[in-house]
Amino acid sequence: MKDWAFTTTVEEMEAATNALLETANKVGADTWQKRVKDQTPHCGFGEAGTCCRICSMGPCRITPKSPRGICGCDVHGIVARNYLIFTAGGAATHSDHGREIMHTLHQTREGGNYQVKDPEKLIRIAKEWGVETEGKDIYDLAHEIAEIGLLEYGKPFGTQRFCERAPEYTQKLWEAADITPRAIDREVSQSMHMTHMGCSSLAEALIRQALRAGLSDGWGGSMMGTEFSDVMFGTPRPIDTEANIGVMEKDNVNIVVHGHDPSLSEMVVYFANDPEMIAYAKEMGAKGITVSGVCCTSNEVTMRHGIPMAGNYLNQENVVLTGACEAIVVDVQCIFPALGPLSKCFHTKFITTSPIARIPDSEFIQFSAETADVSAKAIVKMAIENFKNRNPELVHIPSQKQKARVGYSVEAIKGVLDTVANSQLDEFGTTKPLIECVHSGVIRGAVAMVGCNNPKVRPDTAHINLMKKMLENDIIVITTGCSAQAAAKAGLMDPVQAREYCGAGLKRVCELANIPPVLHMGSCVDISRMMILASDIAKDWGINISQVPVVGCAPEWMSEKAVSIGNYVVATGIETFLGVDPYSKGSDEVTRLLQGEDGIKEWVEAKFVVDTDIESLGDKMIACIEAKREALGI
Ligand code: BF8
Ligand code: SF4
Repeated sequence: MKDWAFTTTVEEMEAATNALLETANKVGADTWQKRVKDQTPHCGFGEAGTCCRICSMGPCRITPKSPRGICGCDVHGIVARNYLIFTAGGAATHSDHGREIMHTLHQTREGGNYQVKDPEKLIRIAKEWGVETEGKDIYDLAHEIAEIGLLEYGKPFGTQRFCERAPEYTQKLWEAADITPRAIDREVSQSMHMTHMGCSSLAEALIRQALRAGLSDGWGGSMMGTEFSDVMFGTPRPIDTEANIGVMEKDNVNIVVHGHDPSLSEMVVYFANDPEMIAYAKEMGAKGITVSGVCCTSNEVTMRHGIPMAGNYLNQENVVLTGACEAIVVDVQCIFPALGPLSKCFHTKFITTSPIARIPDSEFIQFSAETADVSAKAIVKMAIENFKNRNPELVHIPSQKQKARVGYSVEAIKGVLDTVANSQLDEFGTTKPLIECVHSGVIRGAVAMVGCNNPKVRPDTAHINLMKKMLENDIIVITTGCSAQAAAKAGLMDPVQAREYCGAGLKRVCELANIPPVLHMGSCVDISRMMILASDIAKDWGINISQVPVVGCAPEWMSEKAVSIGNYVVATGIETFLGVDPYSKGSDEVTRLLQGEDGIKEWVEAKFVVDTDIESLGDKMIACIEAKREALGI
């Protein structure tokens, strides 16, 4: 694989990290690289999913000598229960994020901390939900929709409203498989009920519920999180920014936002741009204020404001190790508890803000919609006042940074691809130009690359190598989460230069549409955007989602949320390729259900493919896309 001079390679990123680890050594800080060594090898029972501790007669571990737990549960029941618990954790987390957004929507008011920035989108959704919009004040409408959305979490009857966005064919598959998600909280609760001691031990039933709980996330909670974040903070449009640790600025006050909920980071960004705050930073000896981000909160603010991305999941300690981070401000999810003790080795303020994520050795400033302005201002001020406490001897910011164009919501993708000149269809607001490119073979297909980093995979290599491989083969990449940040750090979202990696067809499309070949679609809740895109393509094309030459891929995933995502992506009809095993290999039955031709594939026309050899995973993805093309006769 050719590497172009403009890209930042994984080796270069590792060299930068190693320099930061020297600082860690100097101050006696603990880092994940060291803890991985302490924790490996991992427990074999845990890895295979064959340990059960859901009742206190156990824990029971399954071996050839002891094939059943004390209650008599076999390995398939135990592995499947663990898999469902894993999924339910993720569905709960994403959906609760969506719920927080709905509560914030309920607090919006003219001139308030939170406002409706995309009224058209709100009206569009209201109409979709059958809510009268005529003559209504936009804030009255926002509050009404917020209440209806919140009821989606606990309504006693019916299924998720957004499921109706899926093609009818998909909805029928869901009905036939009995996996159409009902109230979101019900799916999570039922999952926990099914996995309670003495309930389900039939693997097939447990996996079926995993798909339904996943769907309640992807077509329920996450979709609400995304759609109503757009309503409040604006629907993303293409915007230029930068990525990698070098976006932090030595002479500025550096505030790093981390987590997932944009309600906090939006306010921090707002006050960091306040002339009064900038003047105060100058008074304190800095040249200005730089807000950058890690993880999905970073994706949220980069998509809407072009805030630079300092790094992804396994870079969260790096930003502190620069010695130039005045404050790392977090909300919820994917936050290392390690940031507590680590920040104590530096001048960095580690600020937690949510009652959902309370972490030792942090300063807790509780965030709420009513007082968001006061809290955000206090946080920015605290960071500014901390600038003077830096130890200059410890300051080292690696210089790596790359240009990136981000902001590809479904609306934006439809908009830009519409400009591709050879489109005969000229229908703004449809996916038809994109379909035409795929149909003609100019683009062979698409990969939705998502997910985290995981020390089990050399960080970012799988994301970056797989993306390059796809581009070479004229497969366009859409991406979210930490995968998107891996691409941006490497330079694969550079609007002009990244085209060098593409095959001739994809390169031409990128030139005509003026897009990078790897499109940043947002944070992990924004994988719901990908579901809408896949649905719209299938509808506009007149085929089923499972026939579209698109696959999902999470090569370095690690979280419960990722398992929930995997379930809803597969259940939507998209074959999903994983580079890390979901603790299921202990049961051949669960493995067959998830990965075989006669398991979930028979219900939803897609399955999981697990391969820890990343080259081979990539080959399988390309083969899957080509097989779909062949089946379509294109
Ligand atoms: O929700 S990709 S490490 S930051 S879980 Fe976490 Fe994974 Fe990153 Fe975003 Ni998603
Ligand atoms: Fe053991 Fe059964 Fe209890 Fe699980 S539920 S810990 S297998 S006795």
